[in-house]
Amino acid sequence: MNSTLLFFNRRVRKTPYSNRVEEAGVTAYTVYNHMLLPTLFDTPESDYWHLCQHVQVWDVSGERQVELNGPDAAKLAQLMTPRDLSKIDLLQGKYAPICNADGFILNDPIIIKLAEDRYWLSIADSDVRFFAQGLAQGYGLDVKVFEPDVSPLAVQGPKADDLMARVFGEKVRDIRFFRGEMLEFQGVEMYVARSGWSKQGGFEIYMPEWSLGEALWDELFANGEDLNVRAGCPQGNERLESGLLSYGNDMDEYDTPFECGLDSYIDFDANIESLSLPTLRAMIGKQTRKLVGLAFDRSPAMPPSRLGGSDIEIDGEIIGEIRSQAWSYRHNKNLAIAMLPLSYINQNHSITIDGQTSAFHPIPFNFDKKEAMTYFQC
Ligand code: THG
Repeated sequence: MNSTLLFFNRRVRKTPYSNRVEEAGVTAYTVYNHMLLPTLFDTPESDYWHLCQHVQVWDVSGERQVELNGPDAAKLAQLMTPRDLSKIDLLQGKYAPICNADGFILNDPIIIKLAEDRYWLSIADSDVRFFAQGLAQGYGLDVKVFEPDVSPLAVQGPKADDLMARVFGEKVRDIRFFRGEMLEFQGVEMYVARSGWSKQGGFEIYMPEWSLGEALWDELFANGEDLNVRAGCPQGNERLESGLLSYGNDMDEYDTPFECGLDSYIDFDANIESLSLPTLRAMIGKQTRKLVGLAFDRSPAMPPSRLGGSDIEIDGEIIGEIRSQAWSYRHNKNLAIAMLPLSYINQNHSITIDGQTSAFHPIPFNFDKKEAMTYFQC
């Protein structure tokens, strides 16, 4: 199965950077929003340490934009999320769960305000566009919903500021977290934000013309030789250490924000028209499960679960599921994100799987802090 080739067609799209990604020696892909997303270049360990020490250019075109464009754009954006968007500034991004009327999570995009009547939802892997179109139709809103020709390129790692300053100018250094500027490359304006799916720092360039992709890629590499720039990609080991959740892996449309720790992004008291907010308010205190972090000395042997994770079986009963796991090169532990019943978490101070025991950790893990390894009570 691992060596089976992926067949390309219109449902599995290449990106503006695909030629460069191939030339850079990509060794594995996944498919994200119907588009290729690189997952490995060298070994996971070398990809990881390089990201933490230098600067990488990532083809994250699969983080597609859903554009809401028209007089009712702000109204539609707010309907889709229980996070208050009323005070979002121009060119600011907000990480915001998208929830349906039953309070389940449909996606966890970054919502960006480009103009009073123009928003982008920079989406994770699910077809948010159709949900948005349905709401627009049902509510009779004056707004167009479509996928623009925008393919984000992320520049991540501790040397990202230096590389970006050389290509886009010194002003990039002043951009704050989840804020952005319209900056020019070869005469074309593009939204550049300080964001990205790692905790190593960096930017995302929302590149708006397919035909400019290779030129932008080449310019970053031409300017980054002495910074040891390399092609990279969202990195499973780093993101688990950093506690960034992956929609479709750690959570999906059968989970609520409470269960996934995303309730911190809900503005329960806001006076806003959000489809899910009334339901979510009524759900407070009723959750029965929660995502927790686990840390083992090695990867536990476990049966696969139906949806591709690993079933957690205790005394012959499946009580939960490990949804993601990866080795932490920094902490020398196998880290996992698991969905477990609150009753189990609160009655036991740890869990033993395949002979290995882990405490329940918050997500993100807090190994570096003093309270590391303390028990986690919900
Ligand atoms: N960048 C862009 N689009 C994206 C992602 C991205 N779409 C898909 C996916 N990633 C969306 N999911 C996330 C998850 C976490 C974060 C961003 C996007 C993130 N979280 C910070 C954290 O958890 O510390 C900050 C959240 C906050 O407090 O506002 O960065 O990466 N363009």
